[in-house]
Amino acid sequence: MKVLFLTSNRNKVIEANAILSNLGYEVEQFLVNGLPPEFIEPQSSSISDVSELKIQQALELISETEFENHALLVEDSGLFIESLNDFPGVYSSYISKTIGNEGIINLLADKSNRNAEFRAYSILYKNGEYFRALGVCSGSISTQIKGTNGFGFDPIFIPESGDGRTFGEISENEKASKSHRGKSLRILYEELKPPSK
Ligand code: ITT
Repeated sequence: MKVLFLTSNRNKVIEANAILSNLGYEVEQFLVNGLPPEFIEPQSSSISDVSELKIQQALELISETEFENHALLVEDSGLFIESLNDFPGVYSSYISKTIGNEGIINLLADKSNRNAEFRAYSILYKNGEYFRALGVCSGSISTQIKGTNGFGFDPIFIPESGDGRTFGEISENEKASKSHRGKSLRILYEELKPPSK
């Protein structure tokens, strides 16, 4: 089954495909004339609220188009750092583009607590029904930027369930098995599965 993912972030689509294609879903970025449609990045204090606003926009965008009967996916995610009172959280996209990974490392220079977590809140809309799932990946912020894989904060995030390497140093599949996005999409998949007899 085809799933249209309304996002401006190609990396999210690649990762969602790595997870859902094994489970029989083909995830495609929602594009109009080859470009992500005009889309207002909603501002809110929680990733779940932002996702709700994203799915409403997605539904408006596909109404009365050829895509009307397709399944739709949106997701809001972010990095929440304990000693910074959960900053950057909902501002993750902006902070990643402005101060970036070096800026985060500088903000933590005098902090002994480097605990952080990635969270992803996904909503899938299919045949009039909504499926929602939060995925969390606990870990810590590294003292140096390491690795070139992935995107955003991957080169400074060390997942707790790993061997000390950052997400930037591991493969796409390994990241998918541990990440907030992987967890959230696997929960969605479980919800979507018809109940077993
Ligand atoms: P859309 O809103 O268009 O989907 P976006 O990149 O703006 O794309 P978000 O608003 O959800 O997405 O912002 C999440 C930001 O958090 C993202 O831009 C990254 O900087 C960071 N982030 C989220 N998941 C990440 C991951 O798996 N690895 C690294 N950074 C991540």
